Amino acid sequence: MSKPRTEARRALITGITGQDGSYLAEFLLSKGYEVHGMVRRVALEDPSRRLGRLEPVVAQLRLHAASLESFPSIYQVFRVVQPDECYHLAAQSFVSYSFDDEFSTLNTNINGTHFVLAALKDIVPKCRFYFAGSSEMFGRVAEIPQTETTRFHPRSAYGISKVAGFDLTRNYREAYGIHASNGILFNHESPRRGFEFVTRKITSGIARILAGQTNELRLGNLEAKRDWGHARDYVEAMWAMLQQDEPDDYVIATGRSHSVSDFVKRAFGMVGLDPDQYVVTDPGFYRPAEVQLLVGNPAKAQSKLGWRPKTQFEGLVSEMVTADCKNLGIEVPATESIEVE
Ligand code: NDP
Ligand code: GDR
Repeated sequence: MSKPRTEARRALITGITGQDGSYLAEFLLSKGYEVHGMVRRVALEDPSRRLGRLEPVVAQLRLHAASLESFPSIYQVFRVVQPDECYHLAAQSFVSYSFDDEFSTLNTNINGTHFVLAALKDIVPKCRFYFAGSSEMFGRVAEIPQTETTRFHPRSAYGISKVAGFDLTRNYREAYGIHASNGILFNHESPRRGFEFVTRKITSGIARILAGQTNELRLGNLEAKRDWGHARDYVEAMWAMLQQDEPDDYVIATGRSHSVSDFVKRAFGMVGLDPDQYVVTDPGFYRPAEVQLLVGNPAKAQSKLGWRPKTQFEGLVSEMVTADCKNLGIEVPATESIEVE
């Protein structure tokens, strides 16, 4: 039964310190939720460095130490918080790193998801659950665009770990009647994106070039295509999934794809720089198995959740370049932006 209106609903976010966790925390606070976050113990010891993305709202959050590697620590957080909704975002999320350390990626992502689901089932079986699935599950794509019924063919330990998390979530729904939903989210970025991901690497690199700190940007495969949206929009879809009467699985995407090269051209064009003078292709950034093309069909999310992306590719690039330049005290020069289709 839902809680009386006077009592705030309680949400638990794992991975609250990450890009999505920080936007989701702000969104849920704006909706009147009591927001709890699971963080690694070191984050509580060094908040200025490790809670940076949460800085605007940290005073309104309740943070609890736990780690994805420890079932007892997760169990204890569920026992204390007794959440109504759980958003499971914590993961080793860098695909490239999953080739360097397959073992820890699989351990952390698969066991971590299993631990969270098992604790939830035991302590708060009525708690609604969101799993952060990924377009990387499609990997070598079986069709274009990808939908909820497209076959999975992951191309990395990361992708494999997300397929396992997806199946665990589906199975807890079917076997135990948990209100558990999978988001199949395509790439989403923002000025809070980690610096290792290609979009932020490009926009922060441009800022460093303008600041005179470097004169090159080393990148890998420029031909890979991704469906890039804005993280702020995507966390709203996570919430919408948990407001449905029935749990389900949803593709969240913009339906448009661009190559890394398109992103480079638009971002450099915005500040009037010629990428050919700065971008160096470095084989060291190529992956042993690449996902060459991802583009999602968000029709189901649009019709069932009423969800639509608000930010387009052009606005996303502009926001990220402007924010990274501002971080280094640079005002983005007003340049005629170039067209990239
Ligand atoms: P981030 O890498 O920004 O955040 C990852 C979060 O997981 C951080 O809070 C991190 O904590 C936490 N975490 C990692 N390892 C552990 C651990 N062992 N124990 C506890 N916490 C841990 O990812 P995003 O915010 O971009 O993504 C959120 C989720 O969505 C991830 O699961 C990701 O795989 C998935 N996803 C992301 C997409 C995207 O385009 N952004 C697309 C599809 C899926 P700490 O700060 O301590 O490192
Ligand atoms: P991805 O994001 O692997 O799609 O995973 P990333 O930004 O790392 O790579 C996107 C594409 O860009 C190519 N690329 C480079 N990538 C990085 N990181 N660095 C480079 O220098 C570079 N040059 C080219 C890559 O080869 C790739 O094709 C993200 C993560 O958020 C996952 O957690 C999430 O599940 C998926 O998006 C959907």
